[in-house]
Amino acid sequence: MSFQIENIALRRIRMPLVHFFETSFGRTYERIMILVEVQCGGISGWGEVTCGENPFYNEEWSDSAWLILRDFAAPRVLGFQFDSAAEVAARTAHIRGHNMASGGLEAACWDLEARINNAPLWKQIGGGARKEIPCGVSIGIQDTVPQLLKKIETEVNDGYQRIKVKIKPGWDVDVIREIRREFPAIKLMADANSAYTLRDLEHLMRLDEFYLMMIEQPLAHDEIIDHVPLQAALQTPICLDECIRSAHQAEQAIRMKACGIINIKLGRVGGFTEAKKVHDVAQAHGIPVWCGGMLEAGIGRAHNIAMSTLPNFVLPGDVSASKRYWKRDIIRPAVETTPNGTIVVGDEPGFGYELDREFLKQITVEEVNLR
Ligand code: OSB
Ligand code: MG
Repeated sequence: MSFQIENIALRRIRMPLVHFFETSFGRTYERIMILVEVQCGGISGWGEVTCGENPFYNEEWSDSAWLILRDFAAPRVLGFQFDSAAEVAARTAHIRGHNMASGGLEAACWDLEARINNAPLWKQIGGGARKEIPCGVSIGIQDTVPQLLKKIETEVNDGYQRIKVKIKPGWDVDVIREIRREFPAIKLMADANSAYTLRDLEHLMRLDEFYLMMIEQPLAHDEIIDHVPLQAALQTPICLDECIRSAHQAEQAIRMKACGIINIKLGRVGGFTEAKKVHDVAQAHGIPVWCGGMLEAGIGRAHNIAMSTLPNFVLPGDVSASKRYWKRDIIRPAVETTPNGTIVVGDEPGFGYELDREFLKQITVEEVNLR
């Protein structure tokens, strides 16, 4: 059904994490997030911008996303007649980069379209291959190895199907060895967030001994090519995250044999339309994908759940229970997992949860209405 966006509201919210999250690029205690609400005929669609508070994961951060949305992306979408949400990404494609900013708006339009059709978002995007999605967790760098082992034990006991740990130079081979000593049988993987270069090739080869499911983004955030010789030297599959921003890049990386697995993040590729294309190109080449996380609040989390019902999302993603991140989430009910480490996909329209508007009001630090 066609729709015209009459109003776009941007909200900046602040939410402290229940536990800090540390990667090779730094530690996060509190998230600052931008929510996008698009309106048509009294119906609202919601999106969440998944960038960080600083330009350390990629070049985007909350302030850049706010300006891109307000000054460039929203004006291209406001008042335009769309035949479907699949057309939204093309309207902002002339904006170079800033995929997470544009992607938050694009995802909101998919949610709106789903709600107009009274359909669940997973159905609107063409998903529905599974009714429960397999869940893993991403565990940050801790102050000590015993603290990390304790965290892993808690998550394994909660039923999560695979454990991802963050690594960086000085916190890698020896740490993984200790994890493997305690947990020889778990599905384990490591995410370097671009912390190494090809000079570390022999060092990274030492990780092969620990039969990891994959090593995620070992080399630079904008590097595909150097992953080719690294993958050739490793037995462990490389999974690309940061450097895959489009289906074209996914196709190139697969063709070059730079990776064996791809992490798809809705924001990083600019929304559902491109995410589906990345999914399709990987599937066509027999490359499995899984859904990455960006410490999302409830809206982004719900969108990730919908995306994870596309058929080639066969590996457990970084989509886990709200309570691992937040004392109180912005949606109701909070996202919960089953004892088997899955999230049950609902049949409610749109992203499938209620917004906790009362809480949203409390944590909103800035708001602008564009029409
Ligand atoms: O590389 O996957 C990543 C968090 C922030 C930035 C980058 C990454 C991550 C995670 C956490 O690994 C995933 C999550 O639990 O949301
Ligand atoms: Mg990653």
